[in-house]
Amino acid sequence: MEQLLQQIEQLKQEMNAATGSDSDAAEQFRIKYLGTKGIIKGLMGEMKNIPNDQKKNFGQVMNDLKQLAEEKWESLKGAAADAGASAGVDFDWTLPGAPVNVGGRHPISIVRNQIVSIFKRLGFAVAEGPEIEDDWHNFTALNMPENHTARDMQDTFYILQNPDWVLRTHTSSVQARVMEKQKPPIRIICPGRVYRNETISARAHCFFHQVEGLYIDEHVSFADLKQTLYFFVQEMFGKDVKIRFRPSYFPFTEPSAEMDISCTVCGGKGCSLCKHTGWVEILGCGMVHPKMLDNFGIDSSKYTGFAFGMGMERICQLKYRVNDLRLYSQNDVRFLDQFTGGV
Ligand code: 2NL
Repeated sequence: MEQLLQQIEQLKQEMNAATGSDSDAAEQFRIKYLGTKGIIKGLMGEMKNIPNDQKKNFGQVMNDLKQLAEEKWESLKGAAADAGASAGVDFDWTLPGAPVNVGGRHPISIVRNQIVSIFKRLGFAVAEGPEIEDDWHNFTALNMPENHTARDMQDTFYILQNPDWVLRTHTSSVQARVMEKQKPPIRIICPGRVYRNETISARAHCFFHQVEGLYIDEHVSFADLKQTLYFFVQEMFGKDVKIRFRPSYFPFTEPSAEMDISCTVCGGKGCSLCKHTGWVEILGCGMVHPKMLDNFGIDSSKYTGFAFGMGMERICQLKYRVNDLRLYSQNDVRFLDQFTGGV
């Protein structure tokens, strides 16, 4: 017994002196002292040789020894974790991962996708075309006389290398390209970026995004135009939103109209957004000018059509209350972060 107690004292000193700052050292320590074939387990086996009146005392001594070993093991593990953290090694792979920032769609993309999906349900196909256009597709084919204001140097970006080339001022040029190749029935929408030479401010920019629509077939009437656009408004803004048409002028449509919706902010009662009229303008439209159909070899005595065009920024402003056009292209995450979750 005396000899055993001496051995235990020695072990305590040995354990206290144990050092190490990596997980290997901690594990070696555990195996040596606390393992199933370790020293402490071995000493416990001596219990059977201890005289009965000293068993209690020996048990106490062994408990102390075991507790000391466990404390020392914990402290070695702690030292290993600290050293690992500062050296960047021994990473704890069981920790939960850092969240991945998936981002979100741009508000203009959200609105474009919504518009496209609504018109797709009505049987409209999406058509796309080049942003650099020639004079014919952007102006002449669309019944725009040479002295028309839309051709004015102030509105149009001309390409220096070739005076016949422009940055398209509307996506009607895409529709012109479709009419060139395809015969009626034609039922398309053309979303895309267009360019105007304007001084940049909260209400004007040198580019914006447009969706134009075109439907040409036999017996297409203004009633079809109205019902199509009414369906679009109800899907986009809600069933209780009203529409109204005002006579207007576009060189490629006759008759032409502008369409308003009842104000989505005040519901038509009058507020600052609708300038206290209860109505906000959202698009221009009309029946395709017969001269345009003839330009593309489409028999205007047999076919009729309607067309419309709208600015996506305007739709987005009404849906999300964006009050400054510049926000769309500044890439400020404080703005963009507000649209995460859109599709
Ligand atoms: C607006 C008005 C409009 C059209 C676009 C069009 C295209 C062809 C034939 C006839 Cl190919 N019309 N487009 C018609 C009326 C209005 O846009 O305010 N856009 C932002």
